Amino acid sequence: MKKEIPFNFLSIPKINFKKTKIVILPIGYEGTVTGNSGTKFAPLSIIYSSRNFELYDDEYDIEPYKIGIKTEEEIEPDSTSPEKMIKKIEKLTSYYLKNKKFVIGIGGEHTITIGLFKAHKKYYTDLNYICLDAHSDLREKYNGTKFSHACVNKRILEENCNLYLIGIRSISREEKEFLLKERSIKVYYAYQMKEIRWFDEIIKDIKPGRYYLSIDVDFFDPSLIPETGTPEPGGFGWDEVIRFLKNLIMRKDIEVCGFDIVELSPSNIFTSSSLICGKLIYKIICYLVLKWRNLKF
Ligand SMILES: [Mn+2]
Repeated sequence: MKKEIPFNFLSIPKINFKKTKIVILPIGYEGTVTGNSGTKFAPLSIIYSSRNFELYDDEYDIEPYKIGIKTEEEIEPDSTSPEKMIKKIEKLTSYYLKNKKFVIGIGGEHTITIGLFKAHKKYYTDLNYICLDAHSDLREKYNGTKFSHACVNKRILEENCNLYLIGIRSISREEKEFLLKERSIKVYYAYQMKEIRWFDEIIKDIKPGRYYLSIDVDFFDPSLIPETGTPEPGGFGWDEVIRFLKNLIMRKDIEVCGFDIVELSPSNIFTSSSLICGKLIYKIICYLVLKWRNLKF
């Protein structure tokens, strides 16, 4: 059955497809979760929690929503296998990209990123990948499947691109040893990031090019977003993350071509964790709009 989300992100009036620049894709898929469950309710909760947001951005004096944002119906989960679900996400995302839309995926578990990334990679063949996450997710297989949330970045690596994994603070010895040999992955451990102004420093390391951005909400400290599948202490705060994202999008030689936010598992329809995720999405939209309009920020 199709789970129709009865709300629009930001509760803005519905617009037609032609006027749409940004498509919000709710993907409440939860097939391989190992920690707290409930991520299937994340799109509903984030969208509901965004209904009373100020649409005006006081810092930049714009109303970013005017670019044209459309919230699509939730992608019906395919429970037969994670692989089939990934295919389904890939197919739908490709359709939006061919129609020149910018896609924002709201998960759901991290597995959804594979489908979103594959579609983007087909469209932007030189695409690379940036992931903010407490976990390296580099296992070959987990709980019997290659398509578990714990294997996401290993599958992305198979797409022939450069990966930047940022915020890692939970990793197995095997994954760490794998990383020592793997030249296409640059990893930033949380303990190292705490020693520097990472939000300014890491930006200088990132090569020019096109990027897909995946944000696992466990990148944040659990004191800010406790509602996630596998929380890890020692994470990051709002201001520094926003600063990093602004620096990233602002760079003239970098193009962010799509992003997702995954692994929220809300305890209710309106929670502060959900609200923060919604604010994060709108702030990223704000930076993208400034960039697309060639405005200073
Ligand atoms: Mn994670």
